[in-house]
Amino acid sequence: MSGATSATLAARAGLVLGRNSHGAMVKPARGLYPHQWSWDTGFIAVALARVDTAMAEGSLESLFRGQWRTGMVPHIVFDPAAEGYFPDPERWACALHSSDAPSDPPTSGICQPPIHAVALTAILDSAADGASGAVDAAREWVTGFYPKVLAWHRFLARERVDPGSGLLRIFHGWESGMDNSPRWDAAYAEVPVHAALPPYQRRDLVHVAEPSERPSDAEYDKYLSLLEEFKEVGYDQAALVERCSFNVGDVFSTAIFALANDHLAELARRLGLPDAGELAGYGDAAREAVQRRMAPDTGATVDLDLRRGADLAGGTIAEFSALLAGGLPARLQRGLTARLLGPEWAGHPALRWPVPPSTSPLSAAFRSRSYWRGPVWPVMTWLLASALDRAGDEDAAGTLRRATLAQLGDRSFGEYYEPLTGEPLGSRDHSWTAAVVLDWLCR
Ligand code: 9WN
Repeated sequence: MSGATSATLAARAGLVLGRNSHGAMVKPARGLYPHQWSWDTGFIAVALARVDTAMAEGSLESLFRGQWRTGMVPHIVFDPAAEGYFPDPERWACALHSSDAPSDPPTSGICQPPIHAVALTAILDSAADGASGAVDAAREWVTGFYPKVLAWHRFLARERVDPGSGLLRIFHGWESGMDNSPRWDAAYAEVPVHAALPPYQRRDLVHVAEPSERPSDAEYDKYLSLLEEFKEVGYDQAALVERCSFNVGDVFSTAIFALANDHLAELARRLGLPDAGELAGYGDAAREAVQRRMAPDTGATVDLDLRRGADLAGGTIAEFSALLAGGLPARLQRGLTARLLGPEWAGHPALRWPVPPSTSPLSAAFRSRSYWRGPVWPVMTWLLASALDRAGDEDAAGTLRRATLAQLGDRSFGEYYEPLTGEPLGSRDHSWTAAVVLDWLCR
């Protein structure tokens, strides 16, 4: 990619993030997602740290305004002025059912993978490359913000680590960030549609031309039935462990927890803050839990259904969780990287661009246009490329980065992409797709 093309692409990405902002909130997309999402904000803040520290800090502050008294960072912080998304604050009714939830801003009652500590590192590192004085300001900001992220990690360690497997448990596919991935099909098969499910109208289909690119109505019935289960127990985590009909150990979220704890422990050391040992302990335990879920022959990880003690489906991008968690012996690292770039994944000959789709084209569950069942999500490629970089494999990381940038070249920043044709799908001008471009091009 020429310097001029890169500059144009970076400028377009910056414009998308600016246009998707409302005050300090950077929203995923203007039509389909008019509120603030948790893990999107983490990725977005990493990129913003490279170009506008105040905006990066402001977006994290805005998200954490919705933090619950328990420390949980909710998966959505609602913009009360925005309409057009369902389930809305009234349907979640968090503050009505739980005294731990804030009422202003209104939030959802579940969480998403805890990527945020990575953004704190980016803020500190980017400041070190900038003007003198910037470092002191960034250190001061990160030091002030750190207790909130610490409380978030402690919530997960206390309430969400399954003592048997060591995996982070989730109570809804939305908590994984990969809503309708085949990973969750077997677990959702056991979720009953709630006997008194209040009627509802989906709003997402208004914004997406082709309904088959989104989860189905039957899937939505289950997504909303789980909300009724949550409200029945007042969003109480211990009660959900006992009663929730969806209760799975998520290898991918566990890997992100390992990564985020590594970052937060390192920040604590750099800033001379306490708790580095505690955080490193959470990180090591999460990494070991992920590694215990690796298939001995391939290194591929699978999720665990905690209600039934059964393995869940493989063949999805979550197979590479051990790469994200890091710390693999060299032989396993090489094998898993070869698998990622090989014919079962990014190297499959039918793919338009050599980047990993959300489900392997060889899997019986692969659907090229259906949300998390096949399309390519550039933000996932960014996560895996960053993991390869951290492990010192610049060649493999560069391969994924170049292919993604070439794919995005002169196209819109799609929410996801059809892997066989390369066309953008879902919402257009999506923030986290713009964010990964900005991060790569501004390094
Ligand atoms: C439900 C915002 C979010 C992402 C998720 C993605 C999608 C929401 C939806 O959009 O989920 O949380 O309505 O489909 O699956 O990963 O955070 O971009």
